[in-house]
Amino acid sequence: ALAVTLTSLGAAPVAEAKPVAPRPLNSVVPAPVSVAPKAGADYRITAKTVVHTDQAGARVGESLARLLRRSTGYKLPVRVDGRTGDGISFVLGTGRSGGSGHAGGSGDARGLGDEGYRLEVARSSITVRAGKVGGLVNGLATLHQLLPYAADAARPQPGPWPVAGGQVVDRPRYAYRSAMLDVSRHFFGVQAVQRYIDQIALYKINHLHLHLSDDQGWRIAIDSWPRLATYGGSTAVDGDPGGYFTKADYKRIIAYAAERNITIVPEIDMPGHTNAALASYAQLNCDGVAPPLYTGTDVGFSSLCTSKEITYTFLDQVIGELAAMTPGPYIHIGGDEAQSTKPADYAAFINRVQPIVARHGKTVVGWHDVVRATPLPSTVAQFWGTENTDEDVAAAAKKGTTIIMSPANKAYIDMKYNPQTPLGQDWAGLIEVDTAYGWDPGNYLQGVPADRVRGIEAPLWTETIRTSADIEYMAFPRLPALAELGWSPQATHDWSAFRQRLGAQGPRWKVQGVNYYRSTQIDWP
Ligand code: TNX
Repeated sequence: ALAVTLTSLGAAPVAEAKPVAPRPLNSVVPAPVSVAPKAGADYRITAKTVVHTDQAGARVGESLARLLRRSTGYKLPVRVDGRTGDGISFVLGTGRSGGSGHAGGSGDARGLGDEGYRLEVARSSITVRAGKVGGLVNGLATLHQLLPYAADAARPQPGPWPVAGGQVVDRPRYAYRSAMLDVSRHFFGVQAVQRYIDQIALYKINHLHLHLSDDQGWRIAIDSWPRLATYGGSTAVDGDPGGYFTKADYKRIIAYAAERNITIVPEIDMPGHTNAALASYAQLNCDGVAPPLYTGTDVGFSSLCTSKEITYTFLDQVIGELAAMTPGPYIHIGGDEAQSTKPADYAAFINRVQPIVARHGKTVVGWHDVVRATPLPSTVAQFWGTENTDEDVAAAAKKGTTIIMSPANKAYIDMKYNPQTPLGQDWAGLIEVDTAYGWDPGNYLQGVPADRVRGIEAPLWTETIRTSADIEYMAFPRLPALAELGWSPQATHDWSAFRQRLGAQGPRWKVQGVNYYRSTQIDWP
């Protein structure tokens, strides 16, 4: 009688209920390189399951255990003993006898590269192997999608907890798979950014571009120019609350992202999109007069004063502080829509800013407008046009500039799905799920050689986006479609198979509380 009471009080995991079919091995988004289901080899997570890792896999094992402890109520101890063959293991190396074993140093366990992994599910064990930690994280994302939907619940569920038997061998098509969040038009704090990081990591996105400044708000503390954040960060679109990241906030975001194999790419937009900075410091204006703060949604009206020396001192200090707190290799300098800067001044400005970024040890990323200047050999251009041709971008690519693909009429997840969509814009078109999925990043922009494409980004501008629920409505289900274009081999591209796999994500989003758009193009189970 005592045991019954304890159980009913929730002191022990809930008893197992009806059988649960394992998630099929071929239901993963993005589609893996190879999937080989094996009948009779399902694994079952139980109260006795132990997670084993080597040193490199410890945090990855802990992430899985954290997820499963909440929903199963099991202990799921993590042992850093490098064992495989019993329980769930995350280890570097090939696991092939006669092979070189650990390949952490070389970063390439038998062709898995920096981000590939091999996942094997057998009756008594689940093993994730990779050449590098990034591969283990990607293997975890796949394993996560193979867990029963109830694994994402915040409190103990009945189970059982089967995982389909077989093997997945996988590696990305592109090294750069990104999401952008505009925290300037509306501010999103550390928790909201972390929530989005968790959501995009499930689809193997490995960069998060934060649009940290624009006309409506400056969102990162800079010690040498403190009014940028305290004054320039006080506003947002429509008079909504402003805000900014302290340096400690920013470091927390970076650490949280890094654990999920995500590199933060900070953007300070210039020379346009700078009203918040110009309002904060009168001396940055050509006429020495600070404009008022701005809460509208026009673009193209502001410009840093390209002819004043203090502009470059300012940028050197801002970029210096930003570079110092950013471990990733990139600083995004914006450069878009500089309609208020004369073309010659624009080119001279960009040509002066690139070496500043380089001097602080970082690689320049810019919206593709920057190819109208003279890109450094290392500069990366982010294509955001609405046509599949751009002569300047093609010419730059032929000379060596590499391109991140975010065509606005395919990849801009701030666009409406259809005319009734309550949020978002439509200047680049309406983007239903099949449109977001229906293009090939390697063969889209005329005259751009396939090997100059670094990958993809799904930008989310936030003029109309105020809450995490809003972010989720725009990102899901389109972000997984774009993530698949960035990850999966072109040979797997198939709308009818994709819409099945995408539909199978819906029940998990429901359990997670993700406010996704129920596109009528998808059969949601
Ligand atoms: C254009 S695309 C912009 C942004 C806006 C967006 C709205 C680009 C590089 N700049 O400033 O927020 O349109 O969709």
